[in-house]
Amino acid sequence: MPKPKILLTRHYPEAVIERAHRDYDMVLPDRDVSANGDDLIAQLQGVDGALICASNKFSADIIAKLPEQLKIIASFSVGYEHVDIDAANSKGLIVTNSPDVLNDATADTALLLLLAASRRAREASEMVIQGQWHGWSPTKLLGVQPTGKRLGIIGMGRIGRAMADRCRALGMKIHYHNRSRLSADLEGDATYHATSDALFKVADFLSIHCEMTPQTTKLVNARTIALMPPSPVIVNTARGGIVDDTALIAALKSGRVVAAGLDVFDGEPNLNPEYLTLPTAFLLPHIGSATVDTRNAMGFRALDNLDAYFAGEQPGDRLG
Ligand code: 8YV
Repeated sequence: MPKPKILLTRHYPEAVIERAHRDYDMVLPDRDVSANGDDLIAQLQGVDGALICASNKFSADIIAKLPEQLKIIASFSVGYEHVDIDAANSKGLIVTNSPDVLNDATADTALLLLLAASRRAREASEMVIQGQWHGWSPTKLLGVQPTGKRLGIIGMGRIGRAMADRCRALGMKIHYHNRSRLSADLEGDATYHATSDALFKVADFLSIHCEMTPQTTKLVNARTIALMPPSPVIVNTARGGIVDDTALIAALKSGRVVAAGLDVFDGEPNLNPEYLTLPTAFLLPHIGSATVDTRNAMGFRALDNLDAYFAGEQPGDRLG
């Protein structure tokens, strides 16, 4: 029997490509760029499945134009706001994501951002690199101590909980808001807030781990920042659109928000250029899951979903 034909929309890690090549009739684009619109539709002609990523946008409009031969798209991502799941389901197109395997790497990145922002790592590093370090000073570059402070986590799923574990080790007090309260064993010593407003009011530090939905778009805005205790630190490893950039930039400029650590940006990679001028904004280029082990595991998880579908089984991470 011929092997199913699948497209890898990007040049995923070598081990992932090797496995896909072993098990499928695999198509790999010449160049490692994210196709979208008509280019994406063109790439997907003549294949039975595809391993896609979060920068391939599958709107209802695009999904309507996809060939009938394409039966499954497996995303190399936990987030799936780039796919209109309802439109895919009505067309009979199966969509899967790659959860779980990136919990630790993403929480590690959130911790990195929390510490880098609160300890002014950007300013400190620039000082050394620019030759402006002229000796130790008792008052230079003083940061914010996390010990004993309240960390507000928005979205207490698997990544949010992994971040909570890390920040307990820093001596922080964990508060969270989630669509539903966690069971006692998952909640541990964390304090639940039934509304996001209630969480903002106690968040000396805020770390965003929720999905990007119409309800969470621009959830961090001028009104919700104003609810926060004085001089909070804000961390985002989820999706850029959850933060209203204009409001955060204004708050960083005025000092209402003392520092921010950001790995994701609205419209990335074209982030709001004002962030570049703000020394209290510690910025990373969406590397939350970027470790060799994690990226391999994400690819293998996506391939597991494709394997299950082509073996006539239900893919474990089917969405919708
Ligand atoms: C990925 C992510 O690197 O999994 C996600 O949702 O945001 C990142 O870990 C990226 O989206 C790759 O598709």
